[in-house]
Amino acid sequence: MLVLHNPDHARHAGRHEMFRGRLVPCHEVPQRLDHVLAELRRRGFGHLAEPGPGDDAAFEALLQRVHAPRYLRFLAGAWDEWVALDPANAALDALPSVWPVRGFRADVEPDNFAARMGLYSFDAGTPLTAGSWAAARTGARCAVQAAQAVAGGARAAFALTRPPGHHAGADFFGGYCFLNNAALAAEALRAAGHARVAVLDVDYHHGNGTQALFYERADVFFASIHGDPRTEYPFYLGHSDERGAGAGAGCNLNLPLPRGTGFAAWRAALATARAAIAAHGASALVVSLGVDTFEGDPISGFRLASADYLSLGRDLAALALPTVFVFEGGYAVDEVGVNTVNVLEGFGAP
Ligand code: Q9C
Ligand code: ZN
Repeated sequence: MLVLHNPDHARHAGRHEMFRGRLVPCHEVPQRLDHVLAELRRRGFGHLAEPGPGDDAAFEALLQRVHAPRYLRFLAGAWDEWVALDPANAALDALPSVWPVRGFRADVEPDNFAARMGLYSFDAGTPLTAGSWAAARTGARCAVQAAQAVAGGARAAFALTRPPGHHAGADFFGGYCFLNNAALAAEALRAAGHARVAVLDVDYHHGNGTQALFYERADVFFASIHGDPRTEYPFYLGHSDERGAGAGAGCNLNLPLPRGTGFAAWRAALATARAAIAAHGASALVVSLGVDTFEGDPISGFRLASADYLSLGRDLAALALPTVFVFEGGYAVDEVGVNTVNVLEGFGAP
């Protein structure tokens, strides 16, 4: 399996996220990806490569298909603006602290930097740092090129990148995510001729960004298994009655599960998602591969064990679809490599 890993990932290294009135150390750290890479090398699994230059115009077109131009412009310039406010800001992460809620205007882009940062985000847990844009952009290239490899005939490819992507929407960041890598992979598959694509999100947290991007579309089916949003982040989306709208009616499937869910019940939800994907008639699959469903995850509540990820990989292979894996969450840093590579090994495309 081709593994495209992001050589710029460590340029995104947030210091702090807001939690219960304090800034606490970030969970989404560069070592996460390093551990996955080390485990791939240890097992001799996969063909490891960095993304190539690719077709720049096509890449920009895909970025703009997923994300709003003004949001991309904001991300590209945000760090320089932050430092221009005060040179001392260069030693700090940029975090939002003000947001427009219902009744506020989103059509007028404020001049004030903090106001724009709030317009384009939904939490104070996603620090923007000097290298966040470079890391996210190269990560997006990994996702697009993994999809292109699969469109070109590979059975599977893995975009091993951070920051993750599934919480990012057309014009917002949050949940440690800036660019929606899974959505970019799905769009790249569409552009390469797959008329119907499915995105299956197995991260502990609902993929609110991906769902929102495809909610009114029939060509991209979205299914997600995640902690019940009544109690679990991102809270405001991911309920089972969200089935898609307009042309996309029936093309969204949420399978929320309570905190404490173990593998037997989780796997039953996976069987439901697999059946729905097969019924949709997709010819390619994107898997948002978060392993924060692990029993040892510090911020999540499911109880999957390391060996369960082998079964997960086997179950995914049974769909018999060309598959793009995209790395998402997983914060038990010491086990994130074993758990992630177990999925790929269970899938079995060495
Ligand atoms: N104390 C992904 O897994 N913060 N994002 C939760 C828990 C946000 C997770 C706070 C978690 C975002 C890609
Ligand atoms: Zn997650």
